[in-house]
Amino acid sequence: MMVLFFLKLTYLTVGVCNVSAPQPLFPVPTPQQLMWHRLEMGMFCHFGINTFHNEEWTDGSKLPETFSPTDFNPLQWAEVAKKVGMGYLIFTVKHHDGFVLYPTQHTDYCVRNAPWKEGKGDAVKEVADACRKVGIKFGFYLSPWDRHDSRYNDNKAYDEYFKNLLRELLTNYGEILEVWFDGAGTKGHVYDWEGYYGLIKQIQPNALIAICGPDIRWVGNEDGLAPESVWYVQERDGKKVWWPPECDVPIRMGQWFYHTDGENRLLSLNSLLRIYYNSVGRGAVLLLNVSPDRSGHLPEPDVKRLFEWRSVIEETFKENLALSAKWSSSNTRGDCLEFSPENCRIENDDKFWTTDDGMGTSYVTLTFDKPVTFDRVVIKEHIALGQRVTKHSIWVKRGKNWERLLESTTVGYKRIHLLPSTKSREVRVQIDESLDVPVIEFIGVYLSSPKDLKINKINK
Ligand code: FUL
Repeated sequence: MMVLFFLKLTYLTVGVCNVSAPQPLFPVPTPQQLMWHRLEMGMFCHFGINTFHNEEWTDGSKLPETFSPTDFNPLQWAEVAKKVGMGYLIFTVKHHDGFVLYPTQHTDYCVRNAPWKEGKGDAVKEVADACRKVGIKFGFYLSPWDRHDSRYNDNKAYDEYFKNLLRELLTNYGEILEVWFDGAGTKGHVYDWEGYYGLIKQIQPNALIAICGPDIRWVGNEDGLAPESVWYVQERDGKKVWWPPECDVPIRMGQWFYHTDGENRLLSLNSLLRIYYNSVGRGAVLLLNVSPDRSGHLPEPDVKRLFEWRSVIEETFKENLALSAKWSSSNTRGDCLEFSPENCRIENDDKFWTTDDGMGTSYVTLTFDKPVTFDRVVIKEHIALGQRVTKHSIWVKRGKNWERLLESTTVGYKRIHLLPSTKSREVRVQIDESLDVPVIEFIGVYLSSPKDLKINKINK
């Protein structure tokens, strides 16, 4: 009796599964890249000497005396970032003007010579500490282009200087999520990129190098928009590598730094929602810039807009209708519980639905007791095993027939589809084409907030 009971328990919990999970489809993300994908959004904070001159790019001639925040408060930035769902913050340590925001040993053009905190301030430390305090990751932007430093005309001397800055930044400020190398202004200059990368990987092997770097790529525009199909696998130096895109965009149109007269450029709620759906909703990561003002605070109207935006997103995604559905699939790998479509009910990074090899078109069907009304479908691929889906579609049952609502391409870490408001008892997510067996981690169905974007507005 005991033996029988034990066997039954084993069967139910572990299942009698004699097939293994699909092999990874290489290249796959590194653990750090995977962790970064899961952050989904970060806040960019451009702050520096430009902030005090109403200029985007000062030329390196502004005096350190002009850097004078009256109430530098990065804790406010980090708290806002955390509350609106950002997993990290990137701070501009040195922009193209060359002014350095911590007391470096390697140039006089830095906060040590500013009146701020009588030259004893260290903005980088304050920002890094604030991020740690609220529980978000910290990264820094360091402009290779330098319009102030005379060593810039001597490649070797400048490389040495730049590496010294990197050394200090990677040694004195705790764990660094991301190092952001801007490509602007660098054309024609020869940098020791490999030397920079080597140094970063030596001091902080887990730091991700972005934009001019091997771990994260620039999406290619400053509008916060990813293309319809987002591919993580790219060719870099003749090799296929995992190189996912980050979408950077300022919350005030065209202004990365604070300008005293820039409030009228603040993006509308709809623009921000469009950015969200066209970046995070297409499987990219969003890096939204909010610039602190001359006091050292994020401006109130910007913060208010961010909270409005967040509350709409939260309202849209608060109730996953799929939780009440019955789940079935065209095929489940080895008929194993371990690979069942039910694994996609909740966002769980380790469990997924997958099929036997060579099945071709495959689908998951959600059947509800009563018809449900929805206009959002979220799908997540289990990208730890590689990006696979190239074509997918969403269907609903009308009477006896299945009607296709939408046809699309990549899924990736996360895909959010906006659909016309639709009522049905059966919803199907179909994987039409995939580079190898599909591995799907999550499927969610929602009805959006009345304040959220509707399908006809997404691309306008
Ligand atoms: C650009 C820079 O020139 C802008 O000033 C800003 O820093 C943006 C993020 O990158 O290339």
